[in-house]
Amino acid sequence: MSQPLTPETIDNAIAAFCLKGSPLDTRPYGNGHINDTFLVTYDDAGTKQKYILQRMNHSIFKEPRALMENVANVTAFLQKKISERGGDPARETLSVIKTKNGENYFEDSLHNFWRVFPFIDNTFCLEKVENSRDFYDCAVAFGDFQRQLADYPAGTLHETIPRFHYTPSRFQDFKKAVADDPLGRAASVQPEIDFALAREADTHVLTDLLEKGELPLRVTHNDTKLNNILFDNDTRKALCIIDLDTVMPGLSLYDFGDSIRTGASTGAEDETDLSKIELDLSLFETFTEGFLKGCAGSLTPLEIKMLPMGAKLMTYECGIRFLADHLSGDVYFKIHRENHNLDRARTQFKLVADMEKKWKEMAEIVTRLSL
Ligand code: ADP
Ligand code: GN1
Ligand code: MG
Repeated sequence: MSQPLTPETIDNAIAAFCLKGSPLDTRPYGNGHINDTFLVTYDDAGTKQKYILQRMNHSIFKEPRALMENVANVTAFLQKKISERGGDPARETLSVIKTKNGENYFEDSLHNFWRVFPFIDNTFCLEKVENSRDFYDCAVAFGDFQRQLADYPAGTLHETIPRFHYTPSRFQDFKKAVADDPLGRAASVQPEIDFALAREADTHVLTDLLEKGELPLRVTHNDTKLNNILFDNDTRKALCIIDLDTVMPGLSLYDFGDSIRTGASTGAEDETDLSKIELDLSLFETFTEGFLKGCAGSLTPLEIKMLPMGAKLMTYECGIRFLADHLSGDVYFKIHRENHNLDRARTQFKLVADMEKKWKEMAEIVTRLSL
């Protein structure tokens, strides 16, 4: 786990970047589970300039240099496409601000790795879907993101977290966490462990199809949760996809599934009242419609058919990751209360169980929308 930060360490990091003016204010920002994010305000001759400063989590992202090379290249690629279609590249994607040494990131003497992006102002991000129109926009934007990257040279992308969505190895990691049980927590979560173990057969459905060449490998985002997209305050349109740390070759179903997991659930990821957690079929339909539109005919018939499986598997995978982290002592996902990762695992499993109940309806929705 990363060390706590002092104000001096943060100020020292900010000073390494090419920012105009002088610092006014720095404060923690956002609800990400992985990086340490700060909103930094500068005074540039009387004008306020805002930036996002992040300490990258390098116990998770082992190679910050490679990661930042991906982010710099992908954002440059997207900026060009956005300009070509008459959009605003400064607001519709991230851009990497260089250090005074011309690097994409700064490594301090404590081996913290830092980066800075312009803060995309006058935007908001959703922790929960407030209306189906937003979720539709989000779906079109994630589908379009994948389509925009269809001609990106995938071979140049570094794998920032090996086997990130390779569910069979996530399952092996989960079983190891149960066996190791360093804090003696396993006995108290046996029903959750049993739920996960009972679904082993599902874990390799998508990877088997990928290995047989029946599902195409694409350049995907791989972390398409709702709060990784910024909406414009004025137009309330999905504006900019952020959190590009895991842009890597993957399956379209990963991006579809992770959004359903977060956006089509009737409750928050860490809701403790499980009676509030269900799959909202109407939101599932909304997202499917938007995603198909965003992908603009690029999905194969098998990808479309497997969309419900993408949703279920991404939810299940996240559940076993949360439960494994609870068993391992909360070393991966940031927690803000006792049993936070356990609460998160329970919502994911409740959602998986509800998808199993609604499986037929999910399949019917997908079939109907793909005709
Ligand atoms: P994590 O990997 O920890 O989830 P993110 O890169 O998603 O980190 O950033 C965390 C939060 O910070 C986001 O959910 C969003 O609210 C905010 N954020 C990140 N980058 C920007 C940006 N360039 N402009 C505005 N807000 C941002
Ligand atoms: C993490 O970085 P953030 O908070 O957007 C995680 C995702 C999980 C998600 C669960 C790099 O996403 O894989 O699905 O938490 N990101 C990484 O909320 O592990
Ligand atoms: Mg994020």
